Amino acid sequence: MHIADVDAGMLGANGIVGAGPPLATGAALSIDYQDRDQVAVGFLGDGAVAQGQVHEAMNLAATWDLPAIFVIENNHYGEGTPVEEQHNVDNLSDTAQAHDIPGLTVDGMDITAVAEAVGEARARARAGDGPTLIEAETYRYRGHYEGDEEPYRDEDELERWKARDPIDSFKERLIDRGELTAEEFDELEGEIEAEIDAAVEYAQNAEPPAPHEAYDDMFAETPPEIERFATAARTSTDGGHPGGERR
Ligand SMILES: Cc1ncc(C[n+]2csc(CCOP(=O)(O)OP(=O)(O)O)c2C)c(N)n1
Ligand SMILES: [Mg+2]
Repeated sequence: MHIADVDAGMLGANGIVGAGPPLATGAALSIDYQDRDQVAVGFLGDGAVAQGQVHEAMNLAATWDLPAIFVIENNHYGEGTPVEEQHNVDNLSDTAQAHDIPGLTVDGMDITAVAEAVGEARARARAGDGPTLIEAETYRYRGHYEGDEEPYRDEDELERWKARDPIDSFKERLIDRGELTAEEFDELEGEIEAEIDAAVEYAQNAEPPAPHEAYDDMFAETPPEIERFATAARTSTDGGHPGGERR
């Protein structure tokens, strides 16, 4: 969740439910202001759809015709609460009507359907016609967190969704079309697994970051009161907090 790759255009995710759309609207405003040929995409879960800031963000993007796409990943549960117990609308994309922007629901288990919907929304945004709300219906295979006992769903439901796994079905489609062989798929999968294994090994063997690094990259200009903590962490042997100053 807490990942960012600014070079790849990914501004960063965070743990605040519904915080993606305001960032996307801000990025879209910057794109529009600087007249760049880009589109901002903001992702949110079904559990974020009723958040006030999500609608503030969609409203501004709609009012100013900003190049933004809002994608709801509706995996049918917000933590353990079923989506129909969270919202009164039939489709979460219906909320687009409040902002007078196109809202559509697509099969989130179908890679091609998602790509087509996003392609159309992207063309609309680039043409200056404003944002689109896309709801992708999907499913969360695992619990909301490690150790989630998942009392809110049964095994059958999980198996029904797994039978429609988007990677498996896309693989089959590519093989049927003669665009990929099963061997080529296995090879690709092996390469990806090796890349992940190498990343895990690197992380497990890496030195833990120095305590003072917790203060790096937080501010463009570090305020003096924060700098004091950073200096204390840099100079103390246990990397500690200047205890006497704790409030
Ligand atoms: C603003 C805010 N309120 C509450 C929480 C606590 N919280 C964490 S996840 C979550 C539910 C999110 O639902 P959804 O977006 O559907 O995520 P999923 O459970 O599918 O991973 C809540 C309420 C939070 N992180 N941020
Ligand atoms: Mg959810």
